Amino acid sequence: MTQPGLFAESEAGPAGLRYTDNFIDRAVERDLIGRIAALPLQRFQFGAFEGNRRVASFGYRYDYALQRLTEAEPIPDWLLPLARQGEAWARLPEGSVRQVLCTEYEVGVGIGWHRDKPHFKEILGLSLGSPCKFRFRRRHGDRWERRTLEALPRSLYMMDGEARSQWEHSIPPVGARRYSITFRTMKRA
Ligand SMILES: O=C(O)CCC(=O)C(=O)O
Repeated sequence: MTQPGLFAESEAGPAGLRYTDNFIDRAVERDLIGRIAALPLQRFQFGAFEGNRRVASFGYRYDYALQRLTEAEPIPDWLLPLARQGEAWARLPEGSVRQVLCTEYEVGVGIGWHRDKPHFKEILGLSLGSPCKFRFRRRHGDRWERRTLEALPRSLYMMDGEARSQWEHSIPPVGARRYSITFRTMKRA
């Protein structure tokens, strides 16, 4: 269920976006942050460029130099119950989540405007550690239509439909360290 009150304007959020607060409790959040911080996180690689956020991919990773998905380490056991919980909330078949990205945003780090790669279908994202402004924009003639979701720590969102295919999203530099876990399903033929 999208919670329109969370958007800065009193307009509805992008169609196909669902959001819920308190998807996990604080103890689970602490445990997940500890596990992500202990991963061998690497700066995000866009071919020859490097982003400031640090990531670890499981299942698959998109290789920007080769411009294709390559296999990554299997999704670790500690992430599987959460993937199943996300699928149940999103009403997706069990086992649909095939790619997981763990991300660390240090203070002052964000992520630029983008849409996730077309190889993936539904995108679910768990926020950990601190809130962020999860911004959306889509082109309308010569202007941008914009929305901002205030994504709280321990919240989960799902992007599908227009939110996934028409709107771009970005996160401006965060004010306190934030982690996220992004769960992705694969496009079905
Ligand atoms: O950190 C997040 O919640 C969003 C991550 C994201 O948009 C991405 O990795 O493509």
